[in-house]
Amino acid sequence: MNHPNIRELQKKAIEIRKDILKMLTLAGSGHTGGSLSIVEILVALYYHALKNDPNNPKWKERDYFLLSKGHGCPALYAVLAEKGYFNREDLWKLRKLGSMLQGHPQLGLPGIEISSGSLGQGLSIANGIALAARLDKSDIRVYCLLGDGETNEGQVWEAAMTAAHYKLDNVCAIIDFNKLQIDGFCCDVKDMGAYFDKWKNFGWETIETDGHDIKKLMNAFDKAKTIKGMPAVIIAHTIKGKGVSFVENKVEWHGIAPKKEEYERAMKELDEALGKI
Ligand SMILES: Cc1ncc(C[n+]2csc(CCOP(=O)(O)OP(=O)(O)O)c2C)c(N)n1
Repeated sequence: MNHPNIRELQKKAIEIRKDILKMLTLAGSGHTGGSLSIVEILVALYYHALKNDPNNPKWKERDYFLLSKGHGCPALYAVLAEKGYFNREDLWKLRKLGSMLQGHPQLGLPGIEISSGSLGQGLSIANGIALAARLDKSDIRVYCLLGDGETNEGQVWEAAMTAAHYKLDNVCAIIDFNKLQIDGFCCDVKDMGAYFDKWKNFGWETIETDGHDIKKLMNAFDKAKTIKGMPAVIIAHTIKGKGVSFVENKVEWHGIAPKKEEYERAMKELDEALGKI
């Protein structure tokens, strides 16, 4: 596949951050930190790794993307709108009554494959889709994005064992490894110890990468496609709140939206960053 221009994609990532902040500011609530941390992961997926067709969201040969950390959906909505899955104007109705763009993803919005938000469930669903694809002799792949805090959930590890047991090499998990969760650092809330070794010992190929470097993410997705006989997990080092200085690495920005003046400061920073690319 031809690599799209990385510089263009880096710009796109910043434009998506701007959309996320506008959506959240207009909504007056939502998850800022964990949306901003996954932008490059989604860009690398939707502009490189994922077989998808915005004009035909239910295309039988599409790859699946499941946002298991559903609270990060403003980022997914912004990418889906940019790809043309639905009207960009819908973004500004985030969390409004009657809008399809709720605070957590729900089925019915084009491009959304599962309702999510109750953490810990996405990987189990990914396994089901992957097993069905095997029965259908289909070569589609299933991508599932989880938060690192989310992997405190026991169901994640049941799913990890299942994927390894059935040698689901059509499953690719991605961990948004931003080291923070809802009310503190992951290592303080519940330390997961030797995180990489855990995945390895559960039978997964582990690929470590910089979760804000689009080129490296593309390479990681390419590598994951070559792994046979076992599932692969991409552990992507990220910064919660990435791109906005006063939001980065601040736990208090987990579940709040910017106020008007914070929005304006953030836009200024992002416009400056855009100018430097
Ligand atoms: C089953 C379940 N338990 C608790 C929550 C509340 N909750 C929402 S976000 C969150 C933290 C998740 O941390 P992480 O996956 O690291 O998300 P990120 O820091 O990337 O936003 C929690 C505990 C939930 N949504 N679902």
